[in-house]
Amino acid sequence: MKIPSLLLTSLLSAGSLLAQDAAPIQPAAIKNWQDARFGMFIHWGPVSLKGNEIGWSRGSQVAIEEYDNLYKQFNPTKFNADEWVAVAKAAGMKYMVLTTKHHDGFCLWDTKQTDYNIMNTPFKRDVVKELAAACKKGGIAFGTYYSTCDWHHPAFPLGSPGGKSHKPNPDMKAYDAYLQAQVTELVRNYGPLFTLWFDVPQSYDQTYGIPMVNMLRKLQPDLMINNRAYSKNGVGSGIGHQLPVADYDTPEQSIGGFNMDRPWETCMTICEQWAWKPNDKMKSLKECIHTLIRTNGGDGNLIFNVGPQPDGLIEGRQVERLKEMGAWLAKNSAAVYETRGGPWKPSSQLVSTRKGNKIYLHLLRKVDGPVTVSALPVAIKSAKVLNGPAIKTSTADGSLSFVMPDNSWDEIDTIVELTIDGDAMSIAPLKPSTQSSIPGAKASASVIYQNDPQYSAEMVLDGDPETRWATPEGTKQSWLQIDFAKETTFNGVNIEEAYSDHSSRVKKFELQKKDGSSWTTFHKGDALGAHFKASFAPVTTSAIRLNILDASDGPTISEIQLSKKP
Ligand code: H79
Repeated sequence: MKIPSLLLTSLLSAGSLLAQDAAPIQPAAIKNWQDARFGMFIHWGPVSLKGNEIGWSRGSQVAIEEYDNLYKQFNPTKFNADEWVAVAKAAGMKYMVLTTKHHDGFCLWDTKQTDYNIMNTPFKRDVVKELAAACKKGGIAFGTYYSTCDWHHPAFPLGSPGGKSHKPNPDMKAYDAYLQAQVTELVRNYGPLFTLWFDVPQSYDQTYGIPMVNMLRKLQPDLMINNRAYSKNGVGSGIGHQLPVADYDTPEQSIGGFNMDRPWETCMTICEQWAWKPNDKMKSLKECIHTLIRTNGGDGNLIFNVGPQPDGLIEGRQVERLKEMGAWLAKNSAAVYETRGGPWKPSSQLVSTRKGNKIYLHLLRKVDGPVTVSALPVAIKSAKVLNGPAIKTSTADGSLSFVMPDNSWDEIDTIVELTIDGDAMSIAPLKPSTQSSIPGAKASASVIYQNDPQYSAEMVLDGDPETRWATPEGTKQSWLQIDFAKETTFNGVNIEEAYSDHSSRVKKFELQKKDGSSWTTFHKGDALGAHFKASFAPVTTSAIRLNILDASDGPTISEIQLSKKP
């Protein structure tokens, strides 16, 4: 049959309409959200009684029957919303997002859509209501996390453990109605909200998601919605494969890459588990601040997670750590809030932030001798250590350099404030350094992805974290060699592995030095990852090899640096 061309055109455009995304948000809402830069994530629910992970432990570490009855004992008598808000404020956080419903389906508010909620616990208090009110009173923006998937709800097709089982009577239309009624309650009764933070849109694709987001847009036009609101044709339902849907991206437990074009927020835990776990391993103050600053330097927000205890208190040592972050931020607030990332792209050594005519260069590792970065395309009017003495800078051969005044190095983050002639936002992204990370050295490799020069071994020495050496897909074994200009002594190495957001591709490696005509191993390891560091007894040699012995996919490395510490 011949289809008239007019009809064909309208069929095609109907198709492309279907493929479109939800309505975009107003730019002012994005700016308001980005200006905050730092927020608190709270993962809480009856599962805190067990100390296991929220959602994921249902049907694995905790039997489903037991998990689903925990709410009957949930009585967090020490819960005080004003105290949580005070902790967030003391940490220097500007917003707070609470798990109103996680994958386990339990609701922390007085919802009319299910009895499986906080009003039917011995506690009988609407936690979301109290927290929203405390945030409003305390001047902290309030947002709600709402799990798109629901392994407890009978109409949702998938169940525990981890969405791997199938329910007998799935009904996505009924589940969509439930979800829409619940998020409407959240926005209407507890809003306006700073964000609606969806998670794991299993089974929830664009046919449900686009109308749902557009419905929310009508309810609250400036509501920031994250990219986990819906999947597309089955893609983007996990956290490993995220799509740029709705308003912002959400790298999880990793710091996102430099991106000024699309808003993003790293979500990360202060300990290892999202929900409270006794004696969970907690990050050091330096790790906490570096997480925040590296995120801001890439132009992202950080939402930093605590899991309150079953009694309603945030663990004392976590409160202390957050207060330490707040004390640091109180001194250095100019270089964080309302800034954007860049102009220098982040490297393992440094990141930068900017606003107005100021650029803040954050030096995350002490440098012996002068600090050198690639030159700015604008004149510098003045330079100083933030809260410290003036600095004399000089520009030559495409590099900006200066010597830090005595005693100005900070253990965590040494911030240099540059006042420039013009608007810092007008500067296009710069590579951090114009110099080779190991002057005079040459790099080579056993294999190169498609023999493409843009993935050559030399990329690991160019000081630009966005370029990388890459190997063919599926490569398990490969080596990368660096030949020095002369015999060199070092006792440390930094390696930045690209594409290691969720886990390192490298699974087993060794570092070798050249010994005449053979190679001797001086360090062995398993994973590398985005910021690998190792130190060892001093090594003196004319060449080294990173010998990769096993990998889950073709290894790819963006930078290698050597260090020599006394
Ligand atoms: O709510 C938090 C996680 O529960 C949720 N997103 C953040 C904000 C999340 N959904 N999917 N995933 C995380 C990816 C799954 C990771 C897993 Fe695991 C690895 C599941 C089981 C092993 C993380 C670590 C969850 C339990 C242990």
